[in-house]
Amino acid sequence: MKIKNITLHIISMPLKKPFVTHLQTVEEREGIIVEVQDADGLIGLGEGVAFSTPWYTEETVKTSYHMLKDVLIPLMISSPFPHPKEIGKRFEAVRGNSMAKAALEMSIWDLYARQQNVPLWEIIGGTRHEILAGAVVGANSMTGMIEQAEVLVQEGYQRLKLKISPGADVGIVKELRDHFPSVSLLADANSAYTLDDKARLQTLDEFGLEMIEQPLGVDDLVEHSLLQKELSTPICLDESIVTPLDMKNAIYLNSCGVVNIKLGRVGGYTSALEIYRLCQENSIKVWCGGMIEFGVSRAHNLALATLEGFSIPGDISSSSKYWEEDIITSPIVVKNGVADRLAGQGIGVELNRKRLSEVTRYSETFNA
Ligand code: OSB
Ligand code: MG
Repeated sequence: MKIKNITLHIISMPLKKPFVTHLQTVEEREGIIVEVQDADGLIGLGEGVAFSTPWYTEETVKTSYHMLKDVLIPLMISSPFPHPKEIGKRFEAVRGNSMAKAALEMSIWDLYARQQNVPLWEIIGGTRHEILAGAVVGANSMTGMIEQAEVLVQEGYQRLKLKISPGADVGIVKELRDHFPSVSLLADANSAYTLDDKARLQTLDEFGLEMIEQPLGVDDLVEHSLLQKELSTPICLDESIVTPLDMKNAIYLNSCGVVNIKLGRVGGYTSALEIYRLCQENSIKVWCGGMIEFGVSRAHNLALATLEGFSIPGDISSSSKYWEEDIITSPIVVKNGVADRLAGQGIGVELNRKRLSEVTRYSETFNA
């Protein structure tokens, strides 16, 4: 693949409503948009999903930018590559920094698909026409949560995800379950618990949760395995699964029944497709996780979630859930609990240049 130049844009946009977790309240979302251009003028798009501060993983917008500019872009253009997979492999020589790697790697996959004149979902072997969508209820006040949930259920989302932490858990789950007896519910703890909280987590078993996401430490596959033995609710790992090796270890240890796959967290498609394969071979269910991202990353999520195994609704919501105006020309739309796969070439979305320039804080172009 011949690359002419790469442009990075640091953008920043306020959320319609603050996104509350026990770790962080996100009110303003920073991100990095990547454009990679070939000699024919075709452009592939990627998005860096690290936050302004390292609350979800160790990366930030600034560390991602540094890695992209000083390490990953130079490494990518240092020698030719025939296929995007080579870039995923090449980046394995750099430790960590998955979100920075993914931002660039996904732009190369998008460009590759556009060069072939086909949608990216086709390149990766996707088959689903409709992508199953669920949404997150922020950890606001109890009445705020019920009101948010009412709206999301009315909009047709197929499952609701609640953010929980010690003390803000059993009461919330019970209240939501009482209000919505038949709605599919999942609880995401973002590592808020330890094994000492086992009894508390076991009390959640009675509410018929679809799964409990990342209850324990990020590095803790062993204790997740011990916990899973004593919970009837399946554990879904999020933060703990960064590499295919993490996935193998989780499988050896029976640490989970489910994994949410996020392109950013795992370093891009090469890693995501390998993790997906491991899950398929070992009967681990998968769904597509979200990062409160902009339309470029959401469009990549839609491509990934066309894979047959993505049979559980993901964190797939309309652009309008978080943004007054997204940075793509046709915003992502979820209707009746599904988003249609995007028909255009590559990820099937284009940048809304006017909106992009309104939210851009800094841009830089690197020639290959
Ligand atoms: O833990 O799944 C998470 C958003 C940002 C960082 C981490 C997480 C989330 C979500 C998904 O819960 C929110 C979304 O994109 O709709
Ligand atoms: Mg999570």
